Amino acid sequence: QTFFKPILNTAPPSPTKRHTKISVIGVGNVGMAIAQTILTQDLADEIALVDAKADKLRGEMLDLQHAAAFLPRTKIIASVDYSVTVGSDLCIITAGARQLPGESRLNLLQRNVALFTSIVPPLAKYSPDTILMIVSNPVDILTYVAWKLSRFPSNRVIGSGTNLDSSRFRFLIADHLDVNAQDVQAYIVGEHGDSSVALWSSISVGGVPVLSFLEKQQISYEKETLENIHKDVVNGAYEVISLKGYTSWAIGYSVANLARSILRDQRKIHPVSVLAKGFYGIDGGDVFFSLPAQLGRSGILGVTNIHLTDEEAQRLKDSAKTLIEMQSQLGL
Ligand code: 6V0
Repeated sequence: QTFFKPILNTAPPSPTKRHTKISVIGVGNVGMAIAQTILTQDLADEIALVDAKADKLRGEMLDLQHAAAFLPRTKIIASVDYSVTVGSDLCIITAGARQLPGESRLNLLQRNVALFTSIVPPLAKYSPDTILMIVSNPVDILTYVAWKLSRFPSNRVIGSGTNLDSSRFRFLIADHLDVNAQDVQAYIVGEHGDSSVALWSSISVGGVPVLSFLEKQQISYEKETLENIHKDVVNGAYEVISLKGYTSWAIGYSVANLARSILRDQRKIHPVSVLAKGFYGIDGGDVFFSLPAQLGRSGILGVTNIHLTDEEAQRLKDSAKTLIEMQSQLGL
């Protein structure tokens, strides 16, 4: 009960629209970039932050709360205890162990699996209907791990996957052609990172399919130019990390964009990490990697039936095999 009443009420508080709550686990560079983008874009009524480091967590919470006068009204809470996440519509996991010098990828993965064992079950307990969005790397395998640990249906477990790679791809193509990146449709699918697959035949700019247009006009294009653009996408993350130590802004916007499509039921297509078994001839085990998928309020609504060349399909099958092999060593 507040003793000072600045507003003399003339009506009871309006029954507000459905309350939307997003939890962000891990308040490192990536988690905070996501949280601040979600705040500025007015996507949630409440944001809950969780991290293992209590001081850092409280500092980040206060710093965001102090911006309240400049932001849409959002309640910001934080705790090392997962009860703070109760009733979330979306839980975004960015917590991750950092690679130690000389550490193998498998060892890092095993440490991150152990970390997920302490994160996913409490999230699922406090928000049994939530959608899980995995950002921590290696994102595809950790999305599989989160799916296993949560026992959620696969439509509610999503990896941010190649949404960011595709955004880098669209920026580079737009820059090359001097057009707006939002007018460029182009997908990178498969594993996030080094072995991602660029779908050249699906690129269109303002509705014009680029490769077939060039072929019809008999304009020669160099496959090498295209391959170089994909190489720049793959190297993009390494370059940013070598220059500033981590990546944050692009992944922040990328995940906020996914959050908007899900929570506002936008039914937009995004390349994200989904249970890929059964699509494009992928069999032999449960495996998550990115395919263009339709996102809405219940998570993954469907997977786009996009045309793949034989080479592209084969590369996806190879990735599936590698991922399934790594997963089999996790003992889940
Ligand atoms: P960071 O700045 O080290 O932050 C990680 C945070 O996790 C720290 O605040 C830790 O305290 C916290 N943390 C560690 N263990 C726990 C735990 N058990 N419970 C709660 N919190 C914990 O890393 P940064 O924010 O830069 O990156 C986070 C993760 O995102 C890494 O795995 C990156 O590889 C991954 N990224 C994924 C991208 C993608 O496209 N999928 C893009 C960029 C980074």
